[in-house]
Amino acid sequence: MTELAATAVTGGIAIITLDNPPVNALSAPLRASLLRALKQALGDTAVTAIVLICAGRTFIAGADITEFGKAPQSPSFPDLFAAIEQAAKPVIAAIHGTALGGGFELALACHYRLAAESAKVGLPEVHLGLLPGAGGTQRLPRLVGAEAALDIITSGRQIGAREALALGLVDALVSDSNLRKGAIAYARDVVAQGSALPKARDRSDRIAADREKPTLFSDFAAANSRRFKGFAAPRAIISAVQAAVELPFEEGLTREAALFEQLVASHESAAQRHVFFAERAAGRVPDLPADMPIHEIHSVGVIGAGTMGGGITMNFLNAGIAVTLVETTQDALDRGVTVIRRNYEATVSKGRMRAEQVEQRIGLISPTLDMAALSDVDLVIEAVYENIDVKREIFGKLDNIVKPGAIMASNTSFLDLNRIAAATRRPESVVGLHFFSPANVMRLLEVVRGAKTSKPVIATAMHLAKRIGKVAVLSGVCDGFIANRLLAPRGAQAEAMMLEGTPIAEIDRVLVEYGFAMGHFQMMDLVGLDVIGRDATERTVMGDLVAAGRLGQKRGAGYYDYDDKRRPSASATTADMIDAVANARNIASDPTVGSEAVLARLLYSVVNEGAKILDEGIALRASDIDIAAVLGYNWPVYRGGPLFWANQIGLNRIVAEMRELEGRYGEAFRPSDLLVRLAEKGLVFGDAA
Ligand code: 3H9
Repeated sequence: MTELAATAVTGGIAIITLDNPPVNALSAPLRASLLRALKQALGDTAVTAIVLICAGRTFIAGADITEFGKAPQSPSFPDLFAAIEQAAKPVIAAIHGTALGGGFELALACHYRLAAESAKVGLPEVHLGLLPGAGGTQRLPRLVGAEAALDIITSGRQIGAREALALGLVDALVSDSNLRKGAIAYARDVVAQGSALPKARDRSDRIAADREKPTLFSDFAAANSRRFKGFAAPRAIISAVQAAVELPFEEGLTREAALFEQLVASHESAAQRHVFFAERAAGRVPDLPADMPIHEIHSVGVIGAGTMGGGITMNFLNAGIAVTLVETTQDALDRGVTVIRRNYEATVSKGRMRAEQVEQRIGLISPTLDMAALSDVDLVIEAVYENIDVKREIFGKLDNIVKPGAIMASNTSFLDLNRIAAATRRPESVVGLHFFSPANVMRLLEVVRGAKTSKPVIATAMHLAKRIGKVAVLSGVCDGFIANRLLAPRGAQAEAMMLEGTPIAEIDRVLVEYGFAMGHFQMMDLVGLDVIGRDATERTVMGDLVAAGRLGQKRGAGYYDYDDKRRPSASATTADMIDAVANARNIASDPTVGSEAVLARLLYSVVNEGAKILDEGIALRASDIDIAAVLGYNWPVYRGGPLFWANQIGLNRIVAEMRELEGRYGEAFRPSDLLVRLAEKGLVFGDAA
């Protein structure tokens, strides 16, 4: 049997190399192998110290997430880590890449931690709806104090080696190329000094100081209540760290383990783990071979310097890619560049960017009024307003300008990409790159595959997304693609309920209670009603609002009235408009009453649309639809996206309730074929129906 943890002894130092690709997750077989190697080294009289180091691209990236929810396998984490901490010989963790979760907890159980300069450490369990369940909540506060521990564990952030050294998370740094040698030399020094072996569990100075701050934990919870809303893990983390301060080590570990068990069994954690794997699955396109050649993208052109074009541009500037920014008037061009500069300056003022980086990034823009300046770029993204004729005209022109092989992308959010592509002589080079507003912030990028888009162009787009920090989801061509089409029925139901007399504040409240950052009408007001407005065939409240100059937050009035701090309140004017439109359209008063009923109308319609999108092959897989909702529409991550949520409710129940809704509200609630098929067979989204 090949060991996942292999030992080599040089000059009395046992170097145990862990090798469990791709990220050295601490699976049961790896734990067993490591424990064997450790025992052997401890029993070997020739060995004076032990170095734990990892092969491949990273130190241990955590527990093996796929093991959660299955029967526990030995050795357990606590047993393994106790064996390390209680070892009579010094154990040194030599960290490169990322030591995360259970991986960093293992390092905390070692006597010494050495990090390569580019290494990062962190406890990201919170992003999986968990807490560090292998002693992290007990050892970390003992090393750095409760406040720093709370920050590190509730944020889940990755901490660079230098900061880790300054905080006392690691003991020394070595250059990246020298980690192994440096660790051996460090081990020799430790042996030569012969001091008592430091154990995190025995440190008491930090937590003794924390015991003097009785309101530390309640203050922290209160200060972060907004950030933690809806999530169970941060509350559990606070309890566990409090246990570290108040209880003996072993009792604290028991408390941590109990909290971990609760979280790992929760819907929230299951949802967040689903999202973790869904994000990674989204990048895989079955008919693209892994070695598909991709286009090199060194320079980009963006047509349109408005809100979308500007946001899109920033993604590339951030990645160090030059952008030729095209507009039709000098005014619009200047305004666009000024907005980009202001956004960067705001980032600087929040301390998240250095001042000199502003000029560096702005310096990568070549503003121009001349489309001919795009002749040499590798990729052009058109981001002008949504009008098929305008877009076709632009693509026709581009066809005569851009070099052979350049990719021509449209940021259209619902128009027919195939018609846009047909305006060129090279539809194989045309793809949709649909960004979400604000385009420099939202992580979703829909890559829209036209009927003729070539495979290398798709592969390039998927790859490019990663380079600019986006998660790409592949979509086929349809009105609204995945995310907008998916969420459109939610808007339609919200508006239907509004016209039937359900207060808009109630509809929004239900969505916020479910976990959305804001409700449907609040979101419309934020985006701007004039931006959203589409050609309506009948009289709408939105149309009336726009006609009355109530364009949303930016005008202090939209669906809601806003005060000077942009706080919403119900508007009598809007209420009158709703009545007037309902009367004009002969819609009788029939308000939907109760959170559950409102939620069912809003979200079952989304689930149904998701099923159609999947059945039509517009999305590759159910989890892509969840990712589109979570990353494009801030669907609460702890619900896992609409289809994961539906699975948890039960598809049978949803179909039955939808049939009732169909009887009352009509076709909008007719369960889709796929939904019925899955429910009848007792399957869930994600299963092949
Ligand atoms: C934990 O530790 C709990 C403990 O406190 C308590 C225990 C009792 N397990 O992201 P990538 C897979 S919770 C299983 O594309 P990158 C991943 O799915 C854990 N699989 O690479 C992917 O598979 P595929 C706390 C894992 O270079 C492949 O590895 N730790 C795990 O962009 C490559 O991943 C974390 O939350 C895992 N732990 O980023 C860290 N991790 O190729 C989670 C990854 O089939 N991991 N995979 O799609 C990460 O953040 C990133 O993977 C990392 C590398 C930064 C390490």
